[in-house]
Amino acid sequence: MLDAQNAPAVPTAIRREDYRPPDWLVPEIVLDFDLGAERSRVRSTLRVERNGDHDRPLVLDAEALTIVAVTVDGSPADYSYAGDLLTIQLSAAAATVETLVEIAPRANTQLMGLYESGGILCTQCEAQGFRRITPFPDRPDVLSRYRVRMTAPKADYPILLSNGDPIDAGDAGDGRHWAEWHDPFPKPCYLFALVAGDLVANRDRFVTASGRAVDLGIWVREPDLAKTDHAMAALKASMKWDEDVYGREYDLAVFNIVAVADFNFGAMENKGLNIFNSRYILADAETATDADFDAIAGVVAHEYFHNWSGNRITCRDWFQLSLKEGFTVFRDQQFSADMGSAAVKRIEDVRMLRAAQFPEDAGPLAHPVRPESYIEISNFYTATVYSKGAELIRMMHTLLGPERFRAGTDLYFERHDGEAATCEDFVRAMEEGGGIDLGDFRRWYSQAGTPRVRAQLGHAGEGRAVLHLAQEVPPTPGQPAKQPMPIPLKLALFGETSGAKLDERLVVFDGEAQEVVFDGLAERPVLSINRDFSAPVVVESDRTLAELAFLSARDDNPFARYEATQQLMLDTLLSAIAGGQPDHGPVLDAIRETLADTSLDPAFVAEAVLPPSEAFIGDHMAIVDPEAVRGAREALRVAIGREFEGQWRDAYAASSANRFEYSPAGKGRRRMRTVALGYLMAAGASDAPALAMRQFDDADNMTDRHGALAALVSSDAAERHGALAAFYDRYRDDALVLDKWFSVQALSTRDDVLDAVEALAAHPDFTLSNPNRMRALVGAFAANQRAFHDPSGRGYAFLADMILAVDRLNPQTAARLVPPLGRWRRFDPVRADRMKAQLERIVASPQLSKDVFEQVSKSLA
Ligand code: B3K
Ligand code: ZN
Repeated sequence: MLDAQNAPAVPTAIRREDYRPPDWLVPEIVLDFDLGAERSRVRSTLRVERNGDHDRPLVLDAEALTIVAVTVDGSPADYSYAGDLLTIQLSAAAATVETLVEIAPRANTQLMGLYESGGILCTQCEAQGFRRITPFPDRPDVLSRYRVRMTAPKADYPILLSNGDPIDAGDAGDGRHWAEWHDPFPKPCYLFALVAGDLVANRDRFVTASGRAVDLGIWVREPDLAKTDHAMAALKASMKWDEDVYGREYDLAVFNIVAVADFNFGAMENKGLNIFNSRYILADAETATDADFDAIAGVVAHEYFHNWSGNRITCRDWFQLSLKEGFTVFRDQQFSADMGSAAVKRIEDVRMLRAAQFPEDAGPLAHPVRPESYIEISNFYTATVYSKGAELIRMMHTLLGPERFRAGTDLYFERHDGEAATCEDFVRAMEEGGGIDLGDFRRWYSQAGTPRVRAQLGHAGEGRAVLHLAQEVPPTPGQPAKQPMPIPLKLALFGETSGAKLDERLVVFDGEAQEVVFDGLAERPVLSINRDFSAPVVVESDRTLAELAFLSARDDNPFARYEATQQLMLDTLLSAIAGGQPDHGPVLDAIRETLADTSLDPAFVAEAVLPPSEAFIGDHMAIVDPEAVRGAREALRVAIGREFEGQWRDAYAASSANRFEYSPAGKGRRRMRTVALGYLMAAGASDAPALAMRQFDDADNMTDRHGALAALVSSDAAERHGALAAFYDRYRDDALVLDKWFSVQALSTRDDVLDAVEALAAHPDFTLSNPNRMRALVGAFAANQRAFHDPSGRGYAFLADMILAVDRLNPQTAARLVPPLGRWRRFDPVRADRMKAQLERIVASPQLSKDVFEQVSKSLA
């Protein structure tokens, strides 16, 4: 027996330009698993074929495997195993290669490959986990037909699932049983999956447009079964929606989803067998907030949509990741918009983009949507690849319109079905199918950085106005100089006096500067720009507070209306921070109008009356001052709370008597209720804590209970301790709800958050091994700008300690905690030095994973 050797000491970068087709193809693979938690044996039979004219050996990726035997055409093979590669000498053009290896699922804390979660054996292969199960060319452009046989003790693992269709099953004697699954669709190994466990299913059926019946199953532990109905409804809605909107039918006779408690990210789209982080499946009114319900529907849809955008057409190499992720995020965003309030969905998506992607694009880890190089591909499942990638698809949709966009996707699906494709293939299908030239548009894939657009509207008189546009794409690591981007801007002009819409158009701004002329204007116009957030850019305009207040009340584009209010608040806060006497008047006027407009959806109003986040305000400062941001934002909240105390009371009362109902209207009422409660607390209303406590006690749903808890936890009210204790006692056995108990304390606005977080890290329910719990405490804390950036630097040391501790168990989860420290250039020299010192401490630690090494070393560069 040979053992795997350690990975090389200095990680090397993989470059997109070095792509070469695979030396060997593997059209067929047969896998035979003898499953056990301590030890599993994996026999793999590969039919391999030489690809092209060469004499190179067969090189298989193989990580942390104990190799037991290797044969070629039934005879012992000439092979070596070193540096995570199994090299096999082959003379013929085709051969049958068999490997037998052992792996240890229970010892697998990385949660990549085959691992154990709550007694369930499950897999995660994307991006490079399959090599931790069996030797294989672990790259997405090697597509194979899979046959899988699993044998396992029946008592512990009564359910055995894999990709495709179940073919046969039987008893193995000695308390074990077996099952065989066959997936007729060739797929890359990152889409392989198996699950063995004591599971029960919520079963349902979907009949496709062409009349084929599909058996659906959502598999969970027995006590969770009652929490799967929402996910099932979302799955069926997604299947129907993809037929209606994209003409895509499901293609197998079964579709299974399994929920597990320990999972590195949200979910995984394995062919016919999606595996989910349980937080994106399990929901009922008692334990899940409306945001949880929404996220579940969105992620279920996302993974389902991957069946076409990702599985039937996959990626040629990992640099093309946004081909499947950007497109699929766009598809799930469209789906959620169609299922609820499109305006609120767009607001949420843009808020997410600005919270995660804009800072990434402006920092040391900035990279293009199609990256040029990586050390560890797991670090590139980023907001840029996902969310900015989705914005690129959305811009093409805007440029083409729905019908021509659909013609483009039809061509893409038809032309590349069964292939491993590139982003370029997608753009070309859009050009040919949609009839458009996307020549310069390709820069959106290759240039990193968020374009800044300066917009000045000049009113020339005689019915004419000229919009002067200028753009700049800031330098990013490795890209000092940029070409101008083609930027689709939805514009409108409103008459300042009449409020009427004078003009509306889509302009593609594709040079460094451009003028747009508007004629025939009967009155002085006010500019509405980047409506619907038609391009992922920062707009800097010279609009006055009065003009923003006007748009906030009058714009007929709900996103633009929200945006005007946000900009108004942002400008007000920034000038207060800069030392001006805060003038809250225009903001209060805008909010007064919004609250008085009965035509507005309460869900929209609830979003529109909230000030931008502390982080977002900080992003607009040359050097972030966390205390000043907190102070100015709180002062504004107090002013809004006091000014409209009566209205908050009315809104609170109007929305409080409702029984739980998961509907857009029900969600809107609950959202408004908690926003109103927050403002009553901010106003210092003496009865507000009691109202919050009553809401906490009487709630028939988690949204209300959690909303009340969050309001109390940030306050000094006597009720806060009781609420926290009651919440803990009620939900201590429900891991997903307990995560909320950790997060709500880490996100508090109180001064003692750092102490609380350090104490919580020592709490018996805190664990480094569960990614959800880690993120609930440590991820939330790092997102609490004021607390994390405590001037003492203790927050930085705490995060660095956590990164180092988690890295030993789970490098992917550890690496995802690095970016908050990497933002040191945005802070004053004292904080920056302290942040840097922690990064230096991390990078100097022995045995660092490639994952953390890449993020930290790039953050210091
Ligand atoms: N494709 C997976 C993400 C895999 C992440 C690997 N580090 C889920 C998704 O995007 O749908
Ligand atoms: Zn995805």
